[in-house]
Amino acid sequence: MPSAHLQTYAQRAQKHANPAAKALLETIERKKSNLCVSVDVTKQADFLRIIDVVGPYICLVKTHIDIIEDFDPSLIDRLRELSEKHDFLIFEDRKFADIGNTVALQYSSGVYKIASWSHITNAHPVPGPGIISGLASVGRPLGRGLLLLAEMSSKGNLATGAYTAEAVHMARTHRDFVVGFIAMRRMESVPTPDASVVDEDEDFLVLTPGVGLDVKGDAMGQQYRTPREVVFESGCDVIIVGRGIYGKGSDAEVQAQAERYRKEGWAAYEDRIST
Ligand code: S5P
Repeated sequence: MPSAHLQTYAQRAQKHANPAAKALLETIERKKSNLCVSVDVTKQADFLRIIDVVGPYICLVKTHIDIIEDFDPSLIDRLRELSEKHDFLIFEDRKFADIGNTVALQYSSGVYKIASWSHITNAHPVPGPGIISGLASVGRPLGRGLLLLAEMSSKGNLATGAYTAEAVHMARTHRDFVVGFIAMRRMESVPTPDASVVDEDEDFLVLTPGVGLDVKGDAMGQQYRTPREVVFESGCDVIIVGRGIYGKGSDAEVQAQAERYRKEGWAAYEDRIST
């Protein structure tokens, strides 16, 4: 069997055991979109308006729910309605980073009750495997999936070398709940500390932020690559785009940018699987 990134999203969907990963791969195929839009705005009205505009072009919406200043629980109902209207999944970019007991509470409870509405969330591997057990105790019964941050897009980040390898190892030993990575490239070839956990058929999704067509970075260390570099050259599965789309002003311009990134990401994927 060829490595996961040389198979179609549809082929991968058929084999994936995790419900959230399977649904994401099916949505990507159905909508011909490997675009995730990150909607990092602080007002409910802007948040919902942008999602309604980009909805037709995306497979996934990425949220930072804690930056919404006028949050109230009805926002989650509206978000769910949009996810049904436009057929996309939801990824709360919570970047959990504490011991298992604490993250289980942060994931299930508090103001946001993330596990109840977010199909996918993510965690830093820094606390060790207990973070996965804690999150899995809440998310697995709900059919959720977890991404580990094996690498980051920002200049000078510490998620490199042995840290990345340990992240991949943690994922390989928790395949039932860890469905992939936030990373800048494919992780199959990362040597894991214990080779016995490698499965030739492994299929971890790689979701990649730091994607932009017009600028190379921002003033705070973010670094951008093009959809082609990310999907074709580096073999990643989903491009995550924030300001390159929602930061463009009028609804018409935001819509045009969403379609532009969707097209670029999909063309890069088609070229990848036909090589
Ligand atoms: O390494 C990372 C990981 C993440 S999840 N680098 C990132 O930029 N992100 C997130 O992706 C970040 O929190 C933000 O929500 C989004 C990138 O936004 P943009 O406006 O720079 O495209």
